[in-house]
Amino acid sequence: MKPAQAKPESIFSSANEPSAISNDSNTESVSNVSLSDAASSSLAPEASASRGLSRRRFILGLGAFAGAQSLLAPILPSGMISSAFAQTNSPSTIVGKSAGLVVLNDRPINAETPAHMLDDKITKAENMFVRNNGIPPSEIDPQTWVLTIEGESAKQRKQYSLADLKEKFTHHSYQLTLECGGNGRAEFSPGAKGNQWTTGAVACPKWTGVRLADVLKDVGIKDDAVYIGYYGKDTHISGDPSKEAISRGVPISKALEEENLIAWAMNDADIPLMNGHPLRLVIGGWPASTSGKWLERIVIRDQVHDGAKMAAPAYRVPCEPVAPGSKVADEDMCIIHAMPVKSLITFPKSGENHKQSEAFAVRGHAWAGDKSVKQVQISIDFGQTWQQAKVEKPVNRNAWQQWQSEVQFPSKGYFEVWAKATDNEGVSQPMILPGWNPKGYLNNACHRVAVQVV
Ligand SMILES: Nc1nc2c(c(=O)[nH]1)N[C@H]1C(S)=C(S)[C@@H](COP(=O)(O)O)O[C@H]1N2
Ligand SMILES: [Mo]
Repeated sequence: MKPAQAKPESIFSSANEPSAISNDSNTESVSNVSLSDAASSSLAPEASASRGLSRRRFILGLGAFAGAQSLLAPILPSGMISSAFAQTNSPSTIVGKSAGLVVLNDRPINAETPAHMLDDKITKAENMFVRNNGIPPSEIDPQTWVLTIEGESAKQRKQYSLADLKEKFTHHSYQLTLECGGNGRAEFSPGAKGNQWTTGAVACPKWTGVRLADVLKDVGIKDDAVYIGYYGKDTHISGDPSKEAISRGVPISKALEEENLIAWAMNDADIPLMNGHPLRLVIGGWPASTSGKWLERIVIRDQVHDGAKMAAPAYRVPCEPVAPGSKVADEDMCIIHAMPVKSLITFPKSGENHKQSEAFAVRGHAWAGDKSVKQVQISIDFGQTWQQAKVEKPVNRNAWQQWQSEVQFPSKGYFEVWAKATDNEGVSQPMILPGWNPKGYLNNACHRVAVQVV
């Protein structure tokens, strides 16, 4: 395989050249690695190919890493710069996923998307991040897949095959933004344990399925319903069958909103295996941990759902702000609801050279949980002055919005482009890290990219 090469036109080395590992190989060979701190590994046999996805194996191979240090990275705070060069992790190949994704953990598999690979309005399936809490199911047969709905506040227990869902209910498609609650965690200081996401645990593909509300209503919801919870077919990382990897949910009021889907397709094709094939819950705008993958069961609860990772401190933040480094008692931690306003600069890639004589086009996405984005502003002087970007309307509620702008640099030299979004209630992104919290959730600080003007 060919080693990654630093791009000559870039002032940064590229650590993310795709490696030449085949996704369709039947062997578990792993490429040579020149990176000292990354161990090559492949997944255990029980996690290998599902029936629905032919012979493909979950090969996790590490690509080569150029190793050269970027010129500017050391003076940029990590986490605020393009994840493409903020990471020292090696690129990798996960079945169905671009080699450019950056792997943060290989058991369970967690991989994020460099900002420039999120440039599409509709995120490509192979570019969507992967966040697994446990071991994905190894046997998936869409023909025999069954979804069960039950719980104290369900009027009955009812089961649906995939064919039942497709026949019985109206199909809907929405673009829905899924962002991990821990996206941006890498920037917290003191640091928080967990995957060190920089900016890439977010995606907004088009999902197709049936409305969660339609299915819940078909079963019947009792008046005392408070919450829903999901269960997926993945298994606990320990291998203990009595434990769930994750089982979260949302209040019944959120669950009944029309954009929430029980989805079988992403971008008009099967959902990628790692993103929950053959069926997943999609709850846009809330922490993506509420969007259960490999969906087998939904419970309608008469209390706040108490599945795995619902209890503190998981996916909770201090109910009242705390000083950095504080210890917070479990009872003082509150469940995260909608995600806060945020934006991403997806073009150009951080670290490009740009001719001063030419206008500099910059663009990206912005999203605001259950709200919408009314404004995006750009600064090239560290936030001293701002100019308005053009912001498009969302295609539907809970979908990210596109923005674009042109910048004229006043001189040659080193610049940073910052983007700041404001939601429809006037709440903007902070320029620096917002409220420290023990688990490193909800970092919606401004994204910025470096430009060398020549
Ligand atoms: N069954 C199941 N559903 C799950 C998870 C999981 O590990 N198992 N991870 C959750 C978390 S924490 C996130 S951020 C999203 C990630 O979705 P993705 O892997 O499709 O990007 O899925 C959520 N749903
Ligand atoms: Mo997550």
